[in-house]
Amino acid sequence: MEKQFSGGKILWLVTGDITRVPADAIVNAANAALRGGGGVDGAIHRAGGPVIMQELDQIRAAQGGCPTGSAVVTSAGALPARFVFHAAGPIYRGGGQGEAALLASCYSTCLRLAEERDLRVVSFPSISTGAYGYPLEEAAAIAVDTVCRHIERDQTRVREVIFVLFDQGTHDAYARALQRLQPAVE
Ligand code: AR6
Repeated sequence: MEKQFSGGKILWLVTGDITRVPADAIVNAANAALRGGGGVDGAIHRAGGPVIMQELDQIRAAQGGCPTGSAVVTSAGALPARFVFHAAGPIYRGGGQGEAALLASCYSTCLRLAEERDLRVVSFPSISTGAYGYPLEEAAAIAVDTVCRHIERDQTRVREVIFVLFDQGTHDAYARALQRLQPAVE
């Protein structure tokens, strides 16, 4: 599924493994400690190789971890990308702990990092909806809304955002969120 924006900009929803999809920056659903883990984080480190953790070690030495809702940048090793943006999503604790704003901030921070580097193509996984337990429908709405509001701006240099969703259920939730944003008749 896709949504087109003015100037040829486009948002894609695809099902698959984010480590296999070429992009300028691949976003990782990391943790605030930046120490790697399972899920998409594990897949990115396995496919990208040890250089990614070496760079995270340096970032940790310099600044500690990564505040929840923010992201840090490394190179991408063997991945089909120039950079990995490691975003620390919120752990879902019922919704009253600022989780929605923190999740939106992961997406907007990564898009800002892409703009700063003049990147054109950014891919995202479904941040926080695995181990971190964020309810899928709510997370999908936040992700799609935040990305659409960024990409529709005239001054953005990002041309293409790809949500790479690991399973059909996640893909379908993002498709519903995108449909809710679309005009009813097209
Ligand atoms: N490509 C795309 N999506 C994937 C892939 C992949 N290769 N593998 C899993 N997913 P999760 P979180 C999906 O748990 O909830 C880690 O241990 C997965 O099916 O990876 O933000 C980190 O180190 C789900 O839809 O991330 C943190 O400690 C989505 O990615 C913690 O988990 C996110 O699931 C972060 O938890």
